[in-house]
Amino acid sequence: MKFILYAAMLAASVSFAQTPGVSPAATHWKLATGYRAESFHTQNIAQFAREVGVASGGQLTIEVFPNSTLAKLADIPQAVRDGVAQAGEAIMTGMVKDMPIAGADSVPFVVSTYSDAQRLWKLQRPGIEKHFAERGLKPLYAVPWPPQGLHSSKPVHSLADFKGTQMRTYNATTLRIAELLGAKPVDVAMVDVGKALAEGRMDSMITSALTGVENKVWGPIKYYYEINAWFPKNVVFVNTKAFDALKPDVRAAVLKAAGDAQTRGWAMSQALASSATEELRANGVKIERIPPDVDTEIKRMGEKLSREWVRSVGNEANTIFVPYYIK
Ligand code: PCA
Repeated sequence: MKFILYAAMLAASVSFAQTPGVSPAATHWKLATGYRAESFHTQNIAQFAREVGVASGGQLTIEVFPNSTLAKLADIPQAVRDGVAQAGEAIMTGMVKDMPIAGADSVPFVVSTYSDAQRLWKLQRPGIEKHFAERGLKPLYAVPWPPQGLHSSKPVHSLADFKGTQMRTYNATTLRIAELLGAKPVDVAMVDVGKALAEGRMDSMITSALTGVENKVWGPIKYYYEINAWFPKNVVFVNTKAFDALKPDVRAAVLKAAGDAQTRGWAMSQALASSATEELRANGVKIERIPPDVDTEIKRMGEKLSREWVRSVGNEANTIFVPYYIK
């Protein structure tokens, strides 16, 4: 009986495939992200996916898997290389171990405005494309997080205040900062920040006001300092073979939607940068200026980190920062 059923199903599927006028099966991509569905980055990706579906006339559908449901944030580039997902999103500063040049995003105090961030991305992009290509990946677009500030449970009078405290980290730069401050680094995923604060596992962190808002950090976090340390970018990329396998018109639709997603994402980020700081304030977080001598100390630490990064990357760093500073 079972055999007859299988045979019937097989016959049905064969006749379906052969029916004239039925288009060949559409291509389906899985896109993995490590951030929540409500995050503006993910919302932007979801719109990108919808636009690709429409512009390709349904020839390519992209299914978004948020919140590390398909692969953990740190593992997404490898998952896309391995074909577990055809596309993914990663935070570039999270890729520095494998690709030091990706760390250009979190060299402190280089970029302090969105227009600086735009210039940096333009200069970085060729190198990023090359390194991604060597790994069988193709970047589609990148969008920055709002500027990185300092969240703290206590007022900051001196960098020595951080000694022995617990500082949340999310990339190599924040880890190094915690080390230099003599703080205990605590690696906490963005989506777990609220939980880690509630459990008393962290006293401070460098990240955007937006990440503070999304995790409702008020209560444990009492101060936010707008130090504009850097503007890290998330990059959305695809497995090169998967991209090359598309028909030319579908490829063009993907690139067009990616360009639009990039423009839209930068505008979303910039709008959220100020509204998020206001939301922290409205929830009782004090938005303060860092005392001038602490600012000097932080900038000095930033220079040290910059030197370390340039040394780790070598000459390639110059291809970005020499033109960046010449303007
Ligand atoms: N939020 C992410 C990365 C940068 C940001 O603003 C995080 O805190 O992990």
